[in-house]
Amino acid sequence: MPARRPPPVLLVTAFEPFGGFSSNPSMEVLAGLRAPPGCRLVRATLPVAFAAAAESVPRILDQARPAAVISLGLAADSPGLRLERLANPLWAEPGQSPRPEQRLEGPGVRFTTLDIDDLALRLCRAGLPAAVSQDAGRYLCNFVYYLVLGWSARHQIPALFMHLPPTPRLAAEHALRTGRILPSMDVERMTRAVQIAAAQITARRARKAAGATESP
Ligand code: PCA
Repeated sequence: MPARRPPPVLLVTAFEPFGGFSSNPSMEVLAGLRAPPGCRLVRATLPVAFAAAAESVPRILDQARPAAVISLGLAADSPGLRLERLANPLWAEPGQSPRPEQRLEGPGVRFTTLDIDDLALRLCRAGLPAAVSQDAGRYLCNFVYYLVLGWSARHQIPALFMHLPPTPRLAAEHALRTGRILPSMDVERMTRAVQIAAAQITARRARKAAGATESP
């Protein structure tokens, strides 16, 4: 009997809590995510520290050998879902400017190959406020995205970074601490959005595997 091909892996990464927040919405979304049809879902939660991320991200990618990657992180001031188009090699702690040596190895800015304009449209049509962003910042989300996009370019797989707003609970905790209200979105909606993104990013792979050509 011929050996069955293992199902393609969708790797979804989240981040640990940081910056005084008691949780990271990316972890909450990751916990509720289901594998898209025909795929195996591999979850990884990353530390919010440059050296640890630089060590763990390549290792996780090499172990999981994903056919697609979605990375998630918190953008505390974002009023909706931000689909990141690109990652910058420069990195710095919040509120600081990158020093000349704070630059990842690579050819310059890296772009996702996923049609995120179409994804933003689909999410908005599903009642989930989303927009494309041209700047993932200079902190860990951008840093991890740069590493992931490098791996994904070498292995010719699609990758996406989605920034999430705080949950209502995190926004309420922040208001208690600071008196300032942050925008928020509930975990159920954010999970639905990531599930739609997962379907799109893996469907593209399925079409490719079936030998279909890109439609105009
Ligand atoms: N957000 C931060 C790092 C971890 C996270 O969830 C960022 O936007 O870089």
